[in-house]
Amino acid sequence: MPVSTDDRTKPASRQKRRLKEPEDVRVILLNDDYTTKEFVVAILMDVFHKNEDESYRIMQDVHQKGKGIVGVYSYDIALTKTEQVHTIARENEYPLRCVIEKA
Ligand code: TYC
Repeated sequence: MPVSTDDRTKPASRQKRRLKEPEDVRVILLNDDYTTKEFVVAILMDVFHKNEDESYRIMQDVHQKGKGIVGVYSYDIALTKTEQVHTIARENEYPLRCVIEKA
């Protein structure tokens, strides 16, 4: 008998998993002792399009608590922004890091 490739014959749970929307992720900014506050604010404005007040608030929050949420994005957008942060930070010789976390 030929093996069926028809989705309608697959178990309901498998079909459900395949149809799920791609999940959003959080971009988390990490504190360090070397990156200047001004540079972090500039990154938040340029890469994440936050206004100056919001950028300063996020930067201070990360500075005080060690890490903080920058925003929630699709995985692809989060990865691109994270890579941009690391590239610009490296070019300016700062150790600034951000990570992606499941939302
Ligand atoms: N802690 C840094 C300083 O005192 C500022 C800073 C804030 C660095 C947030 C990174 O994600 C960061 N210059």
